[in-house]
Amino acid sequence: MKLIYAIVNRDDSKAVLTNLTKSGYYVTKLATTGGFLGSGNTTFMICDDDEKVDDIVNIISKYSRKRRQTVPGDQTIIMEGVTQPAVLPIEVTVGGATVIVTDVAKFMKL
Ligand code: 2BA
Repeated sequence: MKLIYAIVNRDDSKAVLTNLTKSGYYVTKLATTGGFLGSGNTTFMICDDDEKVDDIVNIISKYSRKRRQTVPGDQTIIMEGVTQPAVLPIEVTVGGATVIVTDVAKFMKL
């Protein structure tokens, strides 16, 4: 049995969730925040049999898009011979999805 964590963009979370549940998977949705951008994303927890992992990952991948996002970046510049910090925007690619698969020692519903 495996536990899958999937971190997806908040804008894709509805499509990912709808299609996982439509395919019969049990899902827990967590409201999370990316440490780098400090903006909201969504983390799904899905616990299921080993042989289901590929299907689950395919569904997540199908409904998670890659995005370019501009964020402020700290950069040092030299103006008139003086070194000083300046904030210049940088672009990063976010997603489609960050997926972590772990082994589960025990799964219980009490
Ligand atoms: P954030 O931490 O907000 O990161 C958003 C995007 O910023 C990342 O996209 C990546 O392109 C860039 N980025 C993140 N940390 C960086 C760094 N130290 N230096 C330069 N660029 C950096 P993704 O890689 O697609 O990640 C999307 C979200 O997935 C992340 O949001 C974070 O919430 C999660 N994540 C990604 N990798 C992770 C990891 N190894 N462990 C835990 N969470 C992770």
